[in-house]
Amino acid sequence: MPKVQTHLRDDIGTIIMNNPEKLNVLSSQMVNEMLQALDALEKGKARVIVLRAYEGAKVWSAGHDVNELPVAGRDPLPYDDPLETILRTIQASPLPVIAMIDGGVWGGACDLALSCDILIGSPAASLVMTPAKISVPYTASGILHFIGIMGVNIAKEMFFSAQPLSAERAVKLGILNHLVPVTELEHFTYELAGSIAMNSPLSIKVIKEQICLLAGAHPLSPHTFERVQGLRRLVYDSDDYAEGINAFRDKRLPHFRGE
Ligand code: LCV
Repeated sequence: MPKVQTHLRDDIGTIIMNNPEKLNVLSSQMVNEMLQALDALEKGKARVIVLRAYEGAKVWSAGHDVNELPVAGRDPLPYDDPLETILRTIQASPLPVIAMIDGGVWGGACDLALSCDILIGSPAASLVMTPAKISVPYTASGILHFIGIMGVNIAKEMFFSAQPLSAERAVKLGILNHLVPVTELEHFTYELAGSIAMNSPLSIKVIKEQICLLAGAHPLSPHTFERVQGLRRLVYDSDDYAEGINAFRDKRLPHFRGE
């Protein structure tokens, strides 16, 4: 059963995450279908893409499929992880991608939403960053991504607390571009998409890449890179990492011992 639906109308492509049973977890199947949809829309007539959940979803996406995380001792978010791949693919896409968000956005799905170029949320939209909740070492690129978008203090609060950031606060912080009533969310999103679709695709493609290059220009010395990788290994080699995943699977609270 496909986990993703794709539509194209008036030069606007739509990718719908459609796995209600598993709250749109970003399983490798879901992500690979999303990558195929992106590729088809980029090769087709689409000028702009809307990424959304199925109608009425209470959870936009529950994030990385925890059941697909490796056991302790291996990097849980390697470069070629499907979720890491789609984050880079959306950021590098020549098409503007608009995240239309109604409901909770969890863990890696926050990075997915933030990888989109414009975020439009309903009051029910919320962002929850969960690595510390399940003792996962987040990626350097992902942390830089959050810092670049929301600044160090809000990024720290999101990662340390694993508490929801409300739509109301997210729009004040500039994380959401727009906060609109759920009854207007679809119309508002597609109106904006339509206005983008009428502009020069070449100019938009070039400006999107310029912004990505200039905003993402962070000099990272080899020492810094190796230090970061060593820090992440401390976590994914830890007992706490195994405990985080086992607790999720056992549907119980984790008991972290800091080792
Ligand atoms: C697998 C799931 C998941 C799930 N994976 O419904 O960013 S990082 O580094 O942390 C990264 C590694 C990452 O993204 O990790 C995943 C972060 N996500 C979360 O922590 C969200 C975990 N899910 C929840 O807290 C709840 O499911 C919410 C609050 C989203 C919804 O709660 P609700 O009571 O409505 P259930 O918990 O009953 O979930 C329905 C089914 O979806 C599965 C969950 O195990 C359940 O499956 P079963 O019916 O087989 O028990 N599910 C939910 N999230 N991320 N599976």
